[in-house]
Amino acid sequence: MTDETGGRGNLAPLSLHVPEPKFRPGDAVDYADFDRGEAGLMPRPDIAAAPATMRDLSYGLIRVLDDEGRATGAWDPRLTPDKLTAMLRHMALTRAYDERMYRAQRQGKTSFYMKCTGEEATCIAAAHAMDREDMVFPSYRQQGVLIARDWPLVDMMCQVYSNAGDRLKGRQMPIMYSSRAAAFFSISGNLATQYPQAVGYAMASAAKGDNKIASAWCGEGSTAEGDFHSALTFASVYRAPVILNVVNNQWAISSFSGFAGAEATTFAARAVGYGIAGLRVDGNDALAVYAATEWAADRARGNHGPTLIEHFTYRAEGHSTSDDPTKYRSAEEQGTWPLGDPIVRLKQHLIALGAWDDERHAAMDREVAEEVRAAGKEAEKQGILGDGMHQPFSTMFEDVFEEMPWHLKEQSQQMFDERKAAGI
Ligand SMILES: Cc1ncc(C[n+]2csc(CCOP(=O)(O)OP(=O)(O)O)c2C)c(N)n1
Ligand SMILES: [Mg+2]
Repeated sequence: MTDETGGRGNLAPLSLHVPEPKFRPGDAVDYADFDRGEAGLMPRPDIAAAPATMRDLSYGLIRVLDDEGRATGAWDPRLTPDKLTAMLRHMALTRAYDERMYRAQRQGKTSFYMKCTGEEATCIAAAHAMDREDMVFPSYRQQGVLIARDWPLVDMMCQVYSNAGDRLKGRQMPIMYSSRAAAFFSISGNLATQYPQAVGYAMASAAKGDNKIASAWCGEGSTAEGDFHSALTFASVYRAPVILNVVNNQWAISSFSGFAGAEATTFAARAVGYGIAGLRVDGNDALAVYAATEWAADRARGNHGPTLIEHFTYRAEGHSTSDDPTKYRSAEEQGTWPLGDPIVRLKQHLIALGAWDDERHAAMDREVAEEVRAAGKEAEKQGILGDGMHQPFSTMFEDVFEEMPWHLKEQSQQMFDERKAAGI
């Protein structure tokens, strides 16, 4: 009932809920109320299961590796030691590559870099579970897919340096790779644009009667974009053969996941509203990621529709080289995060199997560091930031139209005239 002033005097005034992260810089971190569930307990439905029968999988956490490094439960993908060591090596190589390129940025050799430290299992185990020809629509944190597809590090580094060897001719920001040969779609800085693109590709693949599926990648923050939701609608309606990955690393630059909805529900539960299959996996458990991706790929290839996979992980380092996480989150989070480190966990599993030991691990670390160092030297011969060994300015306006239209010719000429007038 409204009162004589037209208001509802007996009600408290409206208030807005503004999410606040649990821990800020300097806070002691305690994950006691974090329920990671037991490894090996989640059921593994048939790949043709109706989404409505498997909703629990969107709210729990699929985990295969237990605290002793043993693989347990229905989701154990039963991989050979050779396959496991190949994944471990790709993860170690990605970490070593990230380390070197991060330092290269600090040394002024490039303007920008982004690491995926702590999240290596998500993209690398997923790439191992897909066919090499399956099309990947990545965000900027899936360099591990290229590495898992054995794409040359020198080519990646030349892109980061925007140098004479950069196939993309310096037209993309550093780390925004693109490789048709590796079925790795051009990275876009505009968050979530790759979601409708991946769904569209998958729909086209199905319409043509092809057998290639697609995988889309975005962070949990990006699920707040409209593109994410329209892509899910199309994927659901047409049962597109696509795997929709959300890497929930809990941070979107300095915004915690609560701002994208994490306080209210899980990101995998977005699938429930669209009537598609949703799986929530321990993203630091390479076996769980592999098993979930394999399940989703088989489901897509069998015409049973799309799957949304939330990879629950933690962004162990800053958002990018332009970020300083000590300003907004507790430094204790990383070391105490209950799902641990993906490389350490896979190493522990291989040791528990009797297929690995500390000596072999140390030797592998030395080898990948040397591989990255050698690639770095090779790439730097073709130029680094500021040494002039970049693509000629004349190429800046090319490759958009088959015939350059008059307005681009005019702009291009203007650029040359202005550079000449400025004496450069
Ligand atoms: C449409 C759009 N809005 C904002 C940005 C700026 N931006 C770049 S990365 C980022 C955070 C994204 O976080 P998340 O999706 O969680 O991915 P993560 O960086 O954690 O991998 C933001 C806001 C952008 N690039 N595009
Ligand atoms: Mg994030």
